Amino acid sequence: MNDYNESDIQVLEGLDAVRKRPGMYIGTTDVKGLHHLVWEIVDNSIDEALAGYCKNIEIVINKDNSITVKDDGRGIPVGKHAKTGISTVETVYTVLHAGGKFGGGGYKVSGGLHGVGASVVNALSSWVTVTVYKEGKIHETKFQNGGKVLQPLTVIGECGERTGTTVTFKPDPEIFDTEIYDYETLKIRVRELAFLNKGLRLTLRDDRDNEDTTGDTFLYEGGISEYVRFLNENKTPIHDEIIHLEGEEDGIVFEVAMQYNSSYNDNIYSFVNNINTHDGGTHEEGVRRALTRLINNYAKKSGMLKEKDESLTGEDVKEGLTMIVSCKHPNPQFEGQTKGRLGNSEVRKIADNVFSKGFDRFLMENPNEAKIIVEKSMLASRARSAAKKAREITRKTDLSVNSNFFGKLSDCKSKDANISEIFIVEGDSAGGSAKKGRDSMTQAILPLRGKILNVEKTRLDRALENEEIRTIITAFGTGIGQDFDLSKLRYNKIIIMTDADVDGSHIRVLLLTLFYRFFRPIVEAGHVYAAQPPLFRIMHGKTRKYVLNEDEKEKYLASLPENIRARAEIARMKGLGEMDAEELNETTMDIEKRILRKITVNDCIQADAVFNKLMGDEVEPRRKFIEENAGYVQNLDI
Ligand code: 1YM
Repeated sequence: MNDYNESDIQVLEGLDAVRKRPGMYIGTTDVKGLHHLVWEIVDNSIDEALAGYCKNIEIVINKDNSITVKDDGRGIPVGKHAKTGISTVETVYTVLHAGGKFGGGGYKVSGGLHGVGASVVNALSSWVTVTVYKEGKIHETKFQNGGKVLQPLTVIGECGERTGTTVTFKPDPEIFDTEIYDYETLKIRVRELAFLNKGLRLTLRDDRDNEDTTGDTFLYEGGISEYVRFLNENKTPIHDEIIHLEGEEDGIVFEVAMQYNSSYNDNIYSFVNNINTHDGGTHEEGVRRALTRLINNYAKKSGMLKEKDESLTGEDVKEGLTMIVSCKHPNPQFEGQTKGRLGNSEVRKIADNVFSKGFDRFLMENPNEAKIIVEKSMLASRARSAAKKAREITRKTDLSVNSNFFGKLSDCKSKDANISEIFIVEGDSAGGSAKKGRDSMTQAILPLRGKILNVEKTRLDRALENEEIRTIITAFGTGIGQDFDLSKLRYNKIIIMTDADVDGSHIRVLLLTLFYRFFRPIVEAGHVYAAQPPLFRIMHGKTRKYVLNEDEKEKYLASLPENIRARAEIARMKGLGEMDAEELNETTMDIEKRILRKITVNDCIQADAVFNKLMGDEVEPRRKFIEENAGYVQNLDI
């Protein structure tokens, strides 16, 4: 039986307060709160690692859904605590906020969202065992029923040189809605902690089904640079090196790792003392400000951005950026509803300074990468203003009221995108035949006059001044750029219908370039097709046979009996415009008879490459391309 003195009673009252209102200390008592307990204990081990004393942390889900956390740090101090009169270990586990108060001047930077420590875990557990390996001895203390001392700190054996702390706790089922731990949830955070604390080995194991499992071990010597590599794993980086910047000012440690990929989205995550600041804050603001300024400066100095050009915005420079910002701060102020924002105003300047210094140097030393990054931002900038224009256009054009907008599109009657298709047809006369020959229920016709603008050479906002392109955007219904929404696509099939000659393939390349640049998801989802108008018509008796090319013509003729072959009339089809409606329908449009070629991203990339070579600013690739392809232009299959 324990003799309770005054301070003991106060202590118990403290932990009782936690049991009465657990939400105030750990947020919730659902599965999230259950997992939160693990991090409260692990944070103490991480602090020990940050202090430089701990290299390994092991977390085990035991058979009974209790959790064991083990570290190889110095071990929680075991001596008598001056104020409480009990051992420091017991004090840490029974006095609210004791971890902070008795920190002994250590520079603590980790800590959970609520920063309440071990005593809260004790208050919300059915039982807790703490074992400390220190000064050659194994010390143990046990608690039960929400933090009542079952066994005061006792020496239970010898441990030689070994040091460290092992804690096992069993969450109280009276407090929590669920008692079952989820391995994957723990794993994601354990991996993240390993990325955020380079050189620290973290192991997670699940002993519930099988005690022989080895679990997962995470150890990243490269820290957050490896985190960026991990996040970019299934993306296409546009430069090899992961940019890493680091610095310290006024005891605030600041680190950034970043790499651009070819996507249009950004992945920017920031942390303060290992806690994800999902609403950003001053550390993130400092970096974003510096990034925007430095890219603009570089773009102007290198002449890529001209005086008259608009500056690149924060939005532009983060397109395709994967970035981790990690800040270790001795006294962080978290703000906002969910405390997900860093508020310390001094950090903005420090983040800016450290980032600018490192990134400026990177740009100077790596002109190729710098150029790639600036180009990416400039493309983003164009897409952004284009998206704005497109938004305005789509807003102004109400298709439900006016299905013949701009007097060009002959829309189909069906509003069901699944069965609707649109033919983009070269020339007015072919457009006329197509309109007559179509199934007006499901087939829309958009005739193009002349060549379409090369969007590779035109800023997107200027491209949008082009009526043809505006019509296409409005017809598709998806919007472009940031507003793009594939679910709004009005046609399941977009069919490019051009002549089987050089001009036809030129127009096809221009359209593919447009689709690839403005509507890439449409291409990726397999909605774009090329119609294959026949090159020859072979007539014999009452039979009319259309074939796509020379090869097929020869094959077909060879298949005919000698006497029929001799009398067969072979006509070369001159172009879509010369086919009448019936012929066009039969050869190119009729769902039963036509042959469509599905356009892949590869086709577009090839089209894009051809364009860069033929229309871009570099002369040498163009010369080479023409030399290599001079004889084959007719067959250039794009
Ligand atoms: C599995 C949980 O709690 N490890 C741990 C905790 C402490 C120390 C080492 C430690 C800290 C200090 C000095 C110090 C804590 N000590 C305290 C307090 N693992 C786990 N490992 N020596 C050892 O901060 O100066 C609180 S936590 F307050 F007693 F110092």
